[in-house]
Amino acid sequence: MIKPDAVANGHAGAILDRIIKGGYKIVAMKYTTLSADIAGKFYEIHKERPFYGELVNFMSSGPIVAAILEKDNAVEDFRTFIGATDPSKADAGTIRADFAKSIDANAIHGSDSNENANIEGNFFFSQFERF
Ligand code: RTP
Ligand code: MG
Repeated sequence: MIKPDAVANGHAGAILDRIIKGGYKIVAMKYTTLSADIAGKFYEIHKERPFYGELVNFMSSGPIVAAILEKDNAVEDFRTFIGATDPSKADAGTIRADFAKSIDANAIHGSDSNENANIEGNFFFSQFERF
C-alpha cells in the first residue's frame, strides 16, 4: 500500500514505476481513502501499541493506493525493497529512504508474511478484482 503521505506528495507514480521495474507484477490495484474504522481494522494487530491512534489517523488522512503484487519470494524481497520502518535507518536506494519523511509517514506498507499477504489481499480485493 502506498500511504497517504506519498500520494499527497505526488510520489505514487514514481513508486509504482520502481515496483514494476523491480520485477513485481501488479495483479490487483485500487486508489481509495480508508475510513478510520477500516484503517483501524487493517492495523488491528497494533491495537495495544502506543502509536496506534496516530497510525489510524494518518492512514485515514487521505487517499492511498492498495495493490497485490506477485513475484518469487515477494514478501521478503519487498520488505528489503521498501527499507526499514524508520526511513532514517532505511538503506540507500530503498523506497522509504527516497520517499519517506518520518517513521509515522513512511510512504509505503509491505505485508510481513505470506499469511498476512493473503489476509491483506483479501481485505482490499474481492476475487473479481484480481487477475
Ligand atoms: P508497515 O506495516 O506499515 O509496512 O510498517 P512496518 O511493518 O515496517 O512496521 P510495523 O511495526 O508493522 O508498524 C506499522 C506502522 O506503524 C508506525 N510505527 N510507528 N512510533 C513508532 O515507534 C512506530 N512504530 C511503528 C509506522 O508508520 C509503521 O509503518
Ligand atoms: Mg507491518
